[in-house]
Amino acid sequence: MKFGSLLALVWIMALAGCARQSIHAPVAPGVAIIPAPQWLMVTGGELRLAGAVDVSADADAPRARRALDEVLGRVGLATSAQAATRLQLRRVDDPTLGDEGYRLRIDDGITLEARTDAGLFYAVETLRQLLPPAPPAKGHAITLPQLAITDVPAYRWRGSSLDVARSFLPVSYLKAHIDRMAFFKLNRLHLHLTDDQGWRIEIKRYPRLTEIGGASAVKGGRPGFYTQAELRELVAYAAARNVTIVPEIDLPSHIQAAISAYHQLACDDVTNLGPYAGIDVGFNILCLQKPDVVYPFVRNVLTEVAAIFPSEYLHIGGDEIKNPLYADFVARAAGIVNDLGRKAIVWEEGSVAATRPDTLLQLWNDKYPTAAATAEGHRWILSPCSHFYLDHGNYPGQPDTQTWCRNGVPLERVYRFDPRAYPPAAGVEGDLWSEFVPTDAATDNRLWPRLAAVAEVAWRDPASPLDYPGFLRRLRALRPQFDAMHIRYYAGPEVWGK
Ligand code: TNX
Repeated sequence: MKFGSLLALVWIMALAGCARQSIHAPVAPGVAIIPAPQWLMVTGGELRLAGAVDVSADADAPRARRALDEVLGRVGLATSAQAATRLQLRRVDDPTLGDEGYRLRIDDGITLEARTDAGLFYAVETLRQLLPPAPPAKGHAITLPQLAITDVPAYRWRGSSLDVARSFLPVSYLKAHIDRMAFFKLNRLHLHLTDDQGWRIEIKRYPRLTEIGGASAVKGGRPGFYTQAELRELVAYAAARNVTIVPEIDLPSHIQAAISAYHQLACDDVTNLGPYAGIDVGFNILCLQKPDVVYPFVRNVLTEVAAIFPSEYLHIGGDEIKNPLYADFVARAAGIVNDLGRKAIVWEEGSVAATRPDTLLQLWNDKYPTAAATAEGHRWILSPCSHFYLDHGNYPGQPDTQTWCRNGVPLERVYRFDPRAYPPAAGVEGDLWSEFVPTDAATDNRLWPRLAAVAEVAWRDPASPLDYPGFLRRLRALRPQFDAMHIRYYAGPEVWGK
C-alpha cells in the first residue's frame, strides 16, 4: 500500500515536471508523434521488445483492445503470459483525462491509462506511431524510448470532410480514410452526401434519388451511391475507431440532383430539371413556396438519415443561396432535426435563421460576421477556406485546384492556424471539395499531409508555442507510416526535404 502511494507520488512529480517540458522543445530522436502530445517527458533509456508481450487489459475497453491487437500484429509481436515485457491497458477514474485523454508510460513495461475506451484507443494510436510500421528484420528487436505522456485534446471536434457528391468515393476508400484519421486522432468524418452533381445516399422512400441522382457526377468525376446497409456498416467501422460520421444533406439549394429525380421539388415554372455536371452554384432551390411538397420531403429524408447515423449532429447545409424564405426554411429544417432528437449543423449563412443555440454553425469565409450568432450562444466549427479548404493547392498554382479563396493553402499555413482569433469553437475541420478531385489518388494528394496539420491544430493547446520545423521533423519521421498506409500524399520537397 505504502509502496503504491510512493509510486503514485513519483508519477505525479514526473507529470508536474514534464508539464514544463513539452514536445515543442527539441524532441529526442525516435519520438515523433502527430498531433504533439500536451505533455511528454523522455525519461532516458530504451525498452526492447522481442517476440512477445504479456498483455493485461481491462475488459471494458473493446475499441482500444482491438486496436492494440492490430498494432501488435502489425509489428509481429505475439501476446504471451510468459513474455518478459508487460503491457497494461487500464481504465482509471481520473477526471482530468476527460473523454478522450490518456496517459502512456514506457519504462520496463508499457502502461496505457485512460478514463474511457476512447482515451485508451488514443493511447494505442500513440503507441502505434512510436512503433515501426512493420516487423523488424530477422534477428532484430524493436526498441522504444522510455517516456511518459499525458495527453488531452484541446477540441472535441477534430474533423475531416469529404465531398462524395461531386465525385463519389468507394466504401473501401472511406474505410482507409477512417483508419488514417484515427492514426492522427481525428474524430469527425463529415460526409457531404448530396449536391447538384450527385445524390449518394439511398433513401428507401425516394428510390429515384439514387437511381437518377446517383448516376450523375461532376464532369470527369465518379457517379455512385451508398446503400443504407453499406452506410450502417461504415458507421460501425468508424465508431470502432472513435470516429463519428456526420452526414450532410445540403438544403435548400445545391439540390439539382434531387430535382432531376423528383421534378415536383422545383417550382412549377422551372424548366431546368435535368442532371448537372458543371460547377456553378446557387442556380436551383427546393420550391419554398410549396411547403406541402418541400417539408414532408425534408422530414422523410432526414428521418431515414437519422436512422442510419447515430451522430448527435445532422448537417443540413444551407450554403450559397439567396431567397426571401431562406431563414424560415433553415429554422424549420433545423426544427425537424431537433424533432428527431438531434442537433443541427448549418453553414455560416444559416446564422440568420432562428435556430436553437445548440445549433452549430460552420464557418467557411474568414470575414463572415459571427458576433450576433455567437452572442445568441451558437458555437462554431472552424473551416475558414484560407486555412482549411484542401481543394486549394498544396502550393500556389497546383493544377486542378481551386483558387477562389486564395492561391494555395500550403501545409505551413494550415499548421499556423490560430483558433483563438475566431469565435468560440467546438473545433476545426479540414474540408475537401471534389469538383477537381476525381480519383482516390487525387484525394490523397489534396488531403495529405495537410490533414495531419489539421489534426495538430485540433489537438494542441492553442496557447503552446508553434514550431513548424519541429512539426516537419515529426512529419518526416512518420513518412514510413504514411507509406505503410499506402497514402499517395503530396510529395513536395518543401515538405519532405530533398
Ligand atoms: C464553396 S463551402 C462551397 C462548395 C464548393 C467549394 C469549392 C461551401 C459551404 N460551399 O459548394 O465545393 O466552395 O471550394
